[in-house]
Amino acid sequence: MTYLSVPPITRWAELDAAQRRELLQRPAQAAESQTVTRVQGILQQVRAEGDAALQRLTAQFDRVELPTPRLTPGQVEVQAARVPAEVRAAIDAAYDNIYAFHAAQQPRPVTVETQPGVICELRYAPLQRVGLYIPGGSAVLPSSVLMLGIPAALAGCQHLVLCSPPGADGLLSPAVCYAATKVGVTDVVAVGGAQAVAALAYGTESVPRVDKIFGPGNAYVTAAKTLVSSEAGGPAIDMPAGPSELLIVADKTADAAFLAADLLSQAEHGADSQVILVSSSAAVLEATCHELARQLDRLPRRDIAARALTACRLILTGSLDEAIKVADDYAPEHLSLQTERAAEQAGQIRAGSVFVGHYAPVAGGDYATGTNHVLPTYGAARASSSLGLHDFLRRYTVQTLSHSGLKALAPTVTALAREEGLEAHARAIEARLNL
Ligand code: HSO
Ligand code: ZN
Repeated sequence: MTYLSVPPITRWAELDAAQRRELLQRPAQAAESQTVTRVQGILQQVRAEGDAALQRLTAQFDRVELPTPRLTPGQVEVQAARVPAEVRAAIDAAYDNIYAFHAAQQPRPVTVETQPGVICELRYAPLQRVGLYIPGGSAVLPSSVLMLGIPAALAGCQHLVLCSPPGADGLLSPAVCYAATKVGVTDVVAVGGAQAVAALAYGTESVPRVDKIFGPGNAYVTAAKTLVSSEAGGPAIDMPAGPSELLIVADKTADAAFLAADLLSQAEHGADSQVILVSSSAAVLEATCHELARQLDRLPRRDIAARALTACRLILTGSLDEAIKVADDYAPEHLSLQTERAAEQAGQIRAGSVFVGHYAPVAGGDYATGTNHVLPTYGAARASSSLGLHDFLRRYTVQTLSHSGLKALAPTVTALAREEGLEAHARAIEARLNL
């Protein structure tokens, strides 16, 4: 069967400002009120009934009867041992690169004597308990176990609680269990969806409550994360992870077969993925259209990729500089630069992660270059960062003052305190100086 879903080429110069905005508009993402209402009901049930609610909701949504939501260490070990040798070797190799890149991200503490006798420090401490959500659904992603678990373990978090929807056997896949064991996950929970987020936020008999919840998920998981994080005393969350995005900037040196393969690699994630190619070369864009049609037909997940291609944009700009400007305004999750001067352009465009040159496919970073694949989507890359070691640490400050240090600081503090009408503040200083 041939798919006629390859998008047309749009000439940027022919669009007015409103049309340009419309062309690069991401599909609406706000959680529907119906989703929020359903998620609130799920959160409420888990908060009130703990494990019993997790078992009932898992039977309802996943059609699986769980004896207990948390897998025993023995179950995890048996599953992990079933991982095929080549998958185990691949997980080991990816682990080494991701570990090396994240181990180098340890921040350095700061100590400054701001004036004599007044010492200020910036220190870092690991979050104690973190929740790692690994989505199930149409693709099971052991790579995400590495991307979340490695920085969590390197940061020194004590409890790593992994939740993921169970397979028909009530277990998680061998690859997920192997990766979880390798990174040092302390609790493996075979529960997915909003109910998993609820368990991590409130705790149940078998699931420890955590301080921060990480990981991508569907609309229900994202709504649940947003809701629990806004409750008083609720856990923090990493970032609202939206559908996958890729924007490629290509010049005439680009290879259309590479471009199409990369666009399809992110399109196959989900029907809601958005992939965009911006180029100043009409020939490259046309060749990519043909390649997309040719390669799509041969993909096992062509139905999903074809649906994503309906939101694909192929944009012809007047110059490469203009292509760079379009990319920077869009601020994609993944930016691929398939241009002659890619290295120079890497710092000119806001993006979650940048792939430089013809031999840096996004798929490489998705699994194994060493960078993290949990990245800001939906334009959040304009201000937010890719996931890293720092997300598993909290930063706090310490100050130490000597008697003479306080004495020298006193006039500054008391004057400001009295200016603000806060007399007790001034006296807390003076009480120590016998004034
Ligand atoms: N591209 C995805 C990550 C992923 N790819 C996992 C393959 N497995 C998120 O941006
Ligand atoms: Zn991917």
